[in-house]
Parts: sequence; structure tokens; C-alpha cells
Amino acid sequence: MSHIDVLSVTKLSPLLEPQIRAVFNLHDRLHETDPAAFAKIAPQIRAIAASGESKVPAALIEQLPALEIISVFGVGYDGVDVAAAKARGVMVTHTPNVLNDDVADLAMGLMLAAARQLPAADRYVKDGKWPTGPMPLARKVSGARMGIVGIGRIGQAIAQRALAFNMSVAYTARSAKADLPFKYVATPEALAAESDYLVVITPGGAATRKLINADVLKALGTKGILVNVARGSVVDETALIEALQNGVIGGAGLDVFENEPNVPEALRALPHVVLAPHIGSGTTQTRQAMADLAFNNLNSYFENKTVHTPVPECAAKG
Ligand code: 8YV
Repeated sequence: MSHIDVLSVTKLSPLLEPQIRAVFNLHDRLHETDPAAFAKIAPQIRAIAASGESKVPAALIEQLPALEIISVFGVGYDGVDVAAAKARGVMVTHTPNVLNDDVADLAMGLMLAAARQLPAADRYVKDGKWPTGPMPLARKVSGARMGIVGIGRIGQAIAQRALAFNMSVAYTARSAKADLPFKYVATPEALAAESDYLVVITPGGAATRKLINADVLKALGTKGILVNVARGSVVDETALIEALQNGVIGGAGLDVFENEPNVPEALRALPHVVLAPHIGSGTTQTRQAMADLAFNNLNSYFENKTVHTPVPECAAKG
């Protein structure tokens, strides 16, 4: 299928790029690197390869009259204008499920790291401070109250882990899920008020923008810890920084940010915050599974017009 032209809109994973190159004719971010060459090839582009953080706006889709499929390497696809794609009959696929465990593991890791001050503890020993006396006491995780914002596949994987820590689990979502054994709370603010740890794992996009605002943080309280493994857009980062600076909440563990890879200096300077560079799905095993699924979606689309994991909006109905 080397005659099929694919445009990548991000630096592709080294686990995915060779798979695509072996079968397709890949134009690596040509729209950014060489607009003149892109203008020539644009009418032939039949697929886009993107990542979870990629932007595929309507303006780009409009420039590609032969576009048939957008394959996202990631479960989140909030950067893709799915409505514009659907209006043109363009299929959008993503990589759900294969990363549930890793993202849930990282949520627990960030919660533990922030509560037990693991990065500070590591520095304490390495900097030779231990002989000067013990570290300040930290906060207990086991048996505490976890509130989960968004109870999809990953949210449920986090809940499962929380139960093993004897935590109580409550959640908020657009509606209560009757099949789940956890308490439903109608709003993030009300959930925060009854949580020690508030874990955010809801999709990004317009519907959840700044869902976690100053009021929610205030409700979480001076001892509460916020964990975000969703999208930076879900948390009002300015409000979060203020809340952390002023002791409105107790701490945070963050894997995602409003303007990645740029993290505000004010956030980086705070001692009671644990930061990670968007590594929720970042293990070799999971990235391989994501790469295989993202590639297989492309490949089977062009082989027989079927895909393994369409985004819900593009899934065939009944
Ligand atoms: C990224 C993610 O896709 O799955 C998602 O939605 O945010 C991540 O897994 C991954 O970092 C590749 O860029």
C-alpha cells in the first residue's frame, strides 16, 4: 500500500513510525516543515496519523479532500475535530483499553508520591540531610477517601486499585452508572468536599474545560490532594497554582498541563507538588500495544474498510 499517502501531525512514536513507513508513504509533518510541498501532496493524502495530544482542526481536514481516516495513537482525541471529520465521512480511531492499567498505575503512583512526599524523601537522603533529623510527617493514603472525576475505563481501573488500599470510592460523571458499586456525587465540587484525594480522569475538550476550578479546589480543602492524569485543560491551572501557593489545598500530583510541554515556573517551584511529563501510558509494553493498534486501524481500514477501535462517535450503530 506504499501508494497510500499518510500525513503525520506529530513526531510519531519510534514503535509506530517504522510500521507505517513499511506499508504506507509517510509524509512526516510536511504541512509544518514544507507548506509548498504539502500543498502539492495534500490532494493525495488519505490518512492522518496523530497522537493523543495532536491537533487535527477542521482547517486541516478541509485541505485534504481525499482524507478517509484519522488514526490516533492514544485514547484521548480531544484535539481532533471529530464533527468536521464525520461531516466529511472521515473515520476517526483511537487506542482505548490497552493503556488503562498504565494510566491507573500512574494515578496511584502520583497520589502516593504526593501524599508521602516521595520526591522530597529521595532528595532528603541523596542530599545527606537524614543525619540532621527526620523528615516532616506525611499524609496517609490507605483507608482515605478517593473521589474520581470521570468513571470510564481508566477511572474504573483506578477505583479497583483504590479498593485494594481500603479506600472508599465515590465518583462524579455526567450521570450515575447503575452498574457500578460506588457512590455517585452530582458535581465535582460536592465530590471534592467529601474526598481526601481527588483524581481527575475525564476526557478533555470543551465539555470539561476548567471543570476543576477555584471552587472545587476550595472544597477539596487544606489537606486534600489533587491528581490529574486526564488533560491539562480539565483543571484551571491558574486557580490551581493559587490554591497551592495559598494552602487552599494540600498538594497535587500532575501528569498533564495546560500548555505542554511548558509547565509554569510557579508550578515547578512549589515543593508539595509532584510533576510528570505526560507519561500515563509511557511504558514499553503499553506504547507497543498502542502502536500496534494505531497501525492495525490504518492497515485494516485500507485492506477491507474495517477498523478495530473507532472513536464512539464513528462507531457503526446497531
Ligand atoms: C498520549 C494520551 O497519546 O492516550 C492518551 O490520550 O494522552 C497519551 O497516551 C501518548 O503520550 C502519545 O503521545
